[in-house]
Amino acid sequence: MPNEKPKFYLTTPIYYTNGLPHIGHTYTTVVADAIRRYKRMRGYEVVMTTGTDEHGVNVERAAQKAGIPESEFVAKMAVAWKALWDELGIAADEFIRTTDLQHVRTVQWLFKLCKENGYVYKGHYTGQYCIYDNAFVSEAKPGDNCPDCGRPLETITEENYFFKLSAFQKPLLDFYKKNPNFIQPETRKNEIISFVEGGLKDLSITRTAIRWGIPVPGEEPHVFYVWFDALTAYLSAVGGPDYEKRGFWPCDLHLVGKDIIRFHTVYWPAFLMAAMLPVPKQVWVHGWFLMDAAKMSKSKGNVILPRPIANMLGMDALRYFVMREIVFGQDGNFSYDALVTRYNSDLANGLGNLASRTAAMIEKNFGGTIPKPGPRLPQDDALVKVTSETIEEALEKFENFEFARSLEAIWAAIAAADKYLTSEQPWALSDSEADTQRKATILWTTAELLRIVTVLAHPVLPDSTAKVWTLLGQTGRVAAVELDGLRWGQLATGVQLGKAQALFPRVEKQEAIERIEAMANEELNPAPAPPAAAPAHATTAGGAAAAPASTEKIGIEDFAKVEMRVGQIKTAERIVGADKLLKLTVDIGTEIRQICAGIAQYYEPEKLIGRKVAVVVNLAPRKLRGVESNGMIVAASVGPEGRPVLAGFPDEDVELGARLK
Ligand code: ME8
Repeated sequence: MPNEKPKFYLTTPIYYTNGLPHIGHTYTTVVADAIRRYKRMRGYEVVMTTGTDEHGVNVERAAQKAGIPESEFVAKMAVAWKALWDELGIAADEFIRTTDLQHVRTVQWLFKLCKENGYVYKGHYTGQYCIYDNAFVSEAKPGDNCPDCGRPLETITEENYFFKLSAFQKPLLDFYKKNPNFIQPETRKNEIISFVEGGLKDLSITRTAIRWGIPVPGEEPHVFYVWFDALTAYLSAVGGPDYEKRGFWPCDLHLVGKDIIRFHTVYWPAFLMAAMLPVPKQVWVHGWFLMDAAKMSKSKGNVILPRPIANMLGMDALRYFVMREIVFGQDGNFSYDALVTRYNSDLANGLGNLASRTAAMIEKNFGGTIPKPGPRLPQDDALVKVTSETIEEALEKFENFEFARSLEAIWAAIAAADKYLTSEQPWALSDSEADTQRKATILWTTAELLRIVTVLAHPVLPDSTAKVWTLLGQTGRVAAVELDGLRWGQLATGVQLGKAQALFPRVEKQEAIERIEAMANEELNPAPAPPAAAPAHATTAGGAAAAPASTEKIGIEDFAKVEMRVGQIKTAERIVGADKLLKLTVDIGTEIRQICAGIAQYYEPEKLIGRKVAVVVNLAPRKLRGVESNGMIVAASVGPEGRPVLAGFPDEDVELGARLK
């Protein structure tokens, strides 16, 4: 069909649901999302799948610990994973859960095909099993620890169905040879080829010791081994047994970390070959984000959480950092210091600053209308050349999954524009006709470079580039721009600039790190729910909807426990990364307190200065969004949204520190 777009199907791993995502899971998922956006801008019809791996003994135990049934536990976890991906701008097309019915049917169907083709038999297996990694460790002895995670193995004997993996040594080796790009990068391919050349043992693919799994039809209590189950999710997500109708199988790209390479490059193609189904085209294996040289993991507790970073610096900053900081394929260390340094240098001072100063100069000199450029001088030509080369280089590097290099090229163009402005000094030119024309050339040239880098950076920074696009007065969505048609010279003149929006406010490094760490701490160790008589700071001063009046009576001695005093607001400011909170300093007569109040959506900070308020002063201090709050401002909660209305003393001259009784 002439107008049909080429199809591209890519996946992230299907993540375990016994915990919440950390920066490692975020990494693979952000990369997948950026590739999805990039491929769409290159004219592909793309499907990206992510999802949750919900069966197995780990989940069984986590649900037990939470005191709820497994099905309820995994449903909650899947919602939490999805919510985080939404916050990070992950636009996955399919979110597959391994408890979805369509997936259960696909796993049972795949097993049936493998069995009918003679690659499945029944046997007994005794082995050392790692319940954390859901894998038998074939070379281990009783009492050994798991070679991957270091925790004790358990001896398990079971009647199992076995998959004849041994029959696939030659077919796999032939397949790798015929498809030299199947495993990327090259070093990983060699590692897998030598593993397969060393011989393959049959693999047990059902379990009887585990209850929480997909049943093997007619063979209860057998359930499928989690990897036979989870890998199949890639196929379930695009139609399962009806995959041909949707047209996205075989998969073009599985993105995985190096921990799960064998499952994807040996077991998975073997299962598919046994079922006589098409095998994926490529598995791209990336390295690990390390914390102090150790692999981050939920079970070790040395994790970096994505949400506090996105709250503090914005989702684009997190996305940019993970793709810019480590070479895709290699390991890299994670550090908050490097994160905030890059944020300030590349985003606040780089892209953000170029966008705002270009817009401000066009505003000042041309009333906010993109001017028509005059004749070009050699220095303008030089910038045109840099930009054209940047388009080529950034796209070529991205195509080869050299994301850090691609971003480096884009940011080199931003630096070239900064240098150009510094040497051309449009602000030093007069209002004469010739100078005005020169200013027009310089500013149009800078704006055109900005437009091009905005398009190129869009897959990685979807949110902020959309804002720059609006700022440049461009019509349509930046996501709809076709990368293949991107050229110098397409910026229309006479266009009115759009609304300026905050892009990347500069942050003070130490304070930003402390706040991110505090927010992570709040997320990892959530405060217990506040008792009804002393609601949390942020909810009383805005946030919670009006609570129904309680019928329960308290004695005066209970009321006396709450120490409320008159205070006066001295300063009030917004908090980066916390839309609802204001940071206040409040004079309570004896001292000045810092208090956070959840009123930012309803009160302008400037208008609060000098206002007298009622303050609960004996509440234990706590951190809100990483900012210390020592006390609580009292407010009524009005209407269904719980709009906060501050309690106060408008008519009386009350003394600061006077107690409310
Ligand atoms: O293995 N650095 O799920 P999982 C970089 N359910 N990437 C990391 C990382 C780190 N420190 N930690 C995790 C499973 N990842 C199975 C997958 S697929 C059919 C079943 C990323 O929750 C990386 O992509 O343990 C790794 O492969 C994946 O998360 C493991 O996720």
